Amino acid sequence: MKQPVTYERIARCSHTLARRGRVHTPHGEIETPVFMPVGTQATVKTMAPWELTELGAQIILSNTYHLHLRPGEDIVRQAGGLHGFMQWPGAVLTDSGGFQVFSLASLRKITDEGVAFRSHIDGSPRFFSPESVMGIENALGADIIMQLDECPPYPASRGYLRTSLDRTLAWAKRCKEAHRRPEEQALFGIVQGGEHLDLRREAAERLVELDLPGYAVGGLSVGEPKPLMYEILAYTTPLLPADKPRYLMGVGSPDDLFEGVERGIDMFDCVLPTRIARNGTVFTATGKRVLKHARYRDDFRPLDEACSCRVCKTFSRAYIRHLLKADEILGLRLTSYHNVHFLLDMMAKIRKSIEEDRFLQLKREFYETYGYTGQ
Ligand code: PRF
Ligand code: ZN
Repeated sequence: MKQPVTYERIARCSHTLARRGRVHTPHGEIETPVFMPVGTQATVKTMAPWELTELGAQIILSNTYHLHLRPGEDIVRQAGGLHGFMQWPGAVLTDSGGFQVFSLASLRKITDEGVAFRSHIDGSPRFFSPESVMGIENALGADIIMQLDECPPYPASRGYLRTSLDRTLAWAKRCKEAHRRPEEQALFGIVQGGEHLDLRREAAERLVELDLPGYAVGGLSVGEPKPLMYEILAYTTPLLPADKPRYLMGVGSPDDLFEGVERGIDMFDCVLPTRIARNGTVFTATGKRVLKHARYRDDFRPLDEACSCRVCKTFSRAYIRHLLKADEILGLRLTSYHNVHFLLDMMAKIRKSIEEDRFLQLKREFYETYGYTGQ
């Protein structure tokens, strides 16, 4: 069968598991490792698609949960899928909704059949099963679609993680069987298992048996200490096929991007750059900057003196701080644009460093100026 998404390795780091690759999709090539900006409701908040193009975004993530509730997948399908609806020409990935049900919906009840919940918009009762989620994701038409899974909270008992994992693995199989567009949309499996390495191994092995076109590591960055996340990741990624993309879900702080790449991850997504931008925090080469602080009132330097983005070439901290304080919409647009640029540019530098086999040197230099924020 023709695979909609394939992975090609271009270079590897000689000291770590970092790899430089290319993912071929029906909507263009993705140079990896890649950061995917999050467009939950078919928009990366505040940004027009041409701005994402200008920043070099290659793939964005959107959410089944939100789009099913509003406007509904039929509307999106009639517009030609997410690409046509939002006029984004690049690749799209949709998350399956399980994770969002657990963070947003109320009155959730999970069984082997699926998950019952109430909409966070109007309180209406809803039900997601592996089959219904595949129907929605097929209608939304993303290039990469995620299986329905359960992301257990941290901490959770081993007994619960065991039961939950069996359910997630059974759902992967049911998603594969219910998937109606396997030649156009790549279904990715999700490795769960909490902090238990034996459960992670079992999850990876049983998912690999399904021979899916890509695999994600889920259930991380849910409150566990960072060293534990890095340990689980170092153990889990090598269990996944080297000839397929590996995606670390919901992770995207600058330090986590370096640590994830070092452990063999190719794809990341996170709301962090756009979310912190909207409350006035920007990434800079020397760490995060909180623009609402009074000291920026008459600071006419750019957001980040080391940044080459249009915002930094044009506007001052004082001006953007004023826009944010005055609740002017342009302020949110400028900080979002800069923050997305910062992470995409960082990933471009990471890719180049792997090609030139100096990834660890770049990581060291980055931590020296940015400061190490993990522990
Ligand atoms: N599963 C899914 N989406 C996710 C996660 C997961 O475990 C996470 C965890 N970091 C973020 N988004 N389906
Ligand atoms: Zn900038």
